[in-house]
Amino acid sequence: MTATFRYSVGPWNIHTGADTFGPPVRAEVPFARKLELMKEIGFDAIQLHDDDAVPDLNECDSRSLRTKAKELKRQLDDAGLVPEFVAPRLWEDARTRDGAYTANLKQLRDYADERSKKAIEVANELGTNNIVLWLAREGNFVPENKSTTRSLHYLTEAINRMLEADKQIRIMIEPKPNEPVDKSFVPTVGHALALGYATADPSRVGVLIESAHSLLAGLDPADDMAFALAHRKLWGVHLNDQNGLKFDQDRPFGSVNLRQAFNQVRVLMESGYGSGGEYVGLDVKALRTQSDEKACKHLANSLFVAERLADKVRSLNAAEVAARQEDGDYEELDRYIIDHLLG
Ligand SMILES: [Mn+2]
Repeated sequence: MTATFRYSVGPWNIHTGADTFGPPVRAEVPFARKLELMKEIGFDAIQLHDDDAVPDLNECDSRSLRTKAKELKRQLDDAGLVPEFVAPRLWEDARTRDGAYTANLKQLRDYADERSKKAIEVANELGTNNIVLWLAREGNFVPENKSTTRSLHYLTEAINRMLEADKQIRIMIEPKPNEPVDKSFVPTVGHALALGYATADPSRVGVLIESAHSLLAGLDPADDMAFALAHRKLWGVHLNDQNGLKFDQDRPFGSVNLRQAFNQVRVLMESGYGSGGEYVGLDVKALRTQSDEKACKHLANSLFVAERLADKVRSLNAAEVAARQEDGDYEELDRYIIDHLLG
């Protein structure tokens, strides 16, 4: 088990500290400086929303979109960062307030289609064929306001239109059970995989799993990852941590539950995750209390913990684990794992 991970991160992970209850507390870091910081900390790839790549995307025609995306590609090449994926940001525009692909009004669903096709154009220019769909507002607060069955058909058809529009792209569905909606139509990895299998080309639909999103669904992130890996559908991860069923906390990886973090790394390594070019994404947020000068420690610390846990996976005594699996002494196995993590 010698696999080494390559890490990715998004520009939103270096941020001003604004939250739902308060304005920014740190200066905005210029995009070019973010690229330098990412590289310095040890990242190989960058994750992008479509408008991280091309700001004011809605106002861009095809030509200006391509020009701006090409310019970004040069900037990434110079910084030594590979674009991992592009994700259409379908939750900020007023036209997506009723959801995007599942909005009740057709003209709003058309906007979601149009925006998704722009995201695909951006991805093409950047040289990635990965499109991540976080279905942020595809869900409800009022149970009767949408038909869930019809919404699932809308989602399948929307993905089909994207797959048809570009024969090279792959769609990675990122499930999340709640927030900003109360109840999501695609809350778990099982739902996401089922949605993928219902599309016109299941071979081009996989998942991206975020640790916190599994925890918010009351599930174990390592088991969720193993489930997707068993289907050969785990094409991306967002490692982070989360203290119980609350808001999406995006805490540094391992900072809440070290053993759960260890098992995520173990499952990824045992499956050879990364050998197909997959990146280990770290989707973590700095605490609001951090100063401008110390606002990247959450990234460095998460990467450090992931690497330390990878070492722990490598030094795990496989014979000891196998022997306890054989003799059924799981209390001893439990003790051995805790001792190994403490050691
Ligand atoms: Mn999150």
